[in-house]
Amino acid sequence: MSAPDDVRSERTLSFPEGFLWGAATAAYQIEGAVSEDGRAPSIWDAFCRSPGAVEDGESGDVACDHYHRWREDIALMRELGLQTYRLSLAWPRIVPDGDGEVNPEGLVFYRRLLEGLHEAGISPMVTLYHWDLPLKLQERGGWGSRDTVDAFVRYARTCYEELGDLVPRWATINEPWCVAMKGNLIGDHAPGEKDLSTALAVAHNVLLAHARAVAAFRDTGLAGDIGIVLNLTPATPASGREQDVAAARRFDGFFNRWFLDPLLAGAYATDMVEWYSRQGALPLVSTCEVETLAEPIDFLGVNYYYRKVIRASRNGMLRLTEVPQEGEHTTMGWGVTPEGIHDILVRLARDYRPIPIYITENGAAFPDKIDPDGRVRDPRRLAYIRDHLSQVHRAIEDGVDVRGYYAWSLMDNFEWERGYSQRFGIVYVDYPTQHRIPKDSARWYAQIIKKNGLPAEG
Ligand code: IFM
Repeated sequence: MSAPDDVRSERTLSFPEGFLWGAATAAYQIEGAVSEDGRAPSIWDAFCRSPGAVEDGESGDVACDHYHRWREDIALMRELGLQTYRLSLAWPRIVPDGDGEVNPEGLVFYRRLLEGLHEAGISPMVTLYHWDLPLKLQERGGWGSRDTVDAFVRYARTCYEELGDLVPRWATINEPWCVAMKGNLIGDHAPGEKDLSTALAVAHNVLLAHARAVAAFRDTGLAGDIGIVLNLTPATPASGREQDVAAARRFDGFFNRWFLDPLLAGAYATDMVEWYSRQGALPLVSTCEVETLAEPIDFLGVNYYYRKVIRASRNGMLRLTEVPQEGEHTTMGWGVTPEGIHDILVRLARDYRPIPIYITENGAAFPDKIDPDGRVRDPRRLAYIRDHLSQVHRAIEDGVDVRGYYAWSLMDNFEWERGYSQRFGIVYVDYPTQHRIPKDSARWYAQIIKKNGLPAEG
């Protein structure tokens, strides 16, 4: 594998010894095999079938066929020198109805995969829930129901007991904001609801499920770390006007603090409690229960993609508007704002407390293509990762305890409501043949991993 030129620079931004370098995926986005070996449908299988829900009517039915190609995928990770791999377990493979009978074949698949990773010297981080709720549970109220919390804790226990010897790092839930708000307020994710009260009830139940699953993990006495993964989006006011400053703070409350405050401080943000109460939408929960949401965790997973500039307006429930920014954007339409990852990391330590952090996702979608010579040149992704890593390095120098970095994603995959239109991978997937081609960014990343550092002048 030849290294692209820009890693040959003399000066290096070195990362701390033991810093873990990896890439991430999620079950529904890559596995396919949705009806094999006892897997039952999830809310995403159903959502994909509702007309207009997903671009081009796509689904995760086949995705990257990872369910059959996982050996090849591990070999690829090894070739790239990945030290860690973040994957998620599909709840409907392991407990098809969500609660009740465990499906041994589901466990066999993950045990083999985890053993394969260990044999390859790749240390996993396993997410218990990355959005594929068993459909049967949705039919009984989904995350809006407390029964789903109980079912999740039972499912988590099964995973700990059956796979815990192979998992050094667990993440309970991926991006509670998306589960609650995209799934139940905005409605562009499964289950496709559009109701603030439901969204807030879901947000609470998901955090409760997380906290109880952490407590259940401690009860097992297993070795290993456990945490949660949040998608954090810093918001800057469009001007110094009081209304814009308040709007940016509201956005921050909605997106970040509504999750960070209970998890790290055991209380909901009071400004947002007032705001939501005025909308008549707040679920009734006791202060004692909210305090339990701060069940101690070993790390916080941070997914960072962009920051936003916000101004006050009459729009929407939050009465604010995002101000479009100049400069580079990805095909998702997201602005490229590397300094935001530094700011959010520093802010976590400042506003809450120092806590070990993994960057559990960071990456970008661009319109990649295979060149006639068979190579996939993706200089914009390479620059995106490089510039974000440089800001992560800056945060570490500023004293933030960042333990590792996972590129999103290991390979192109099913990007939820955007179907297969968005290529986030450092590895290209040619869907008709399922052929994998490491992009230039992957080859460059392999060199960064080897050096445990980044060329200072990129
Ligand atoms: O693909 C998703 C992932 O599943 C969760 N975090 C954001 C990624 C890009 O949208």
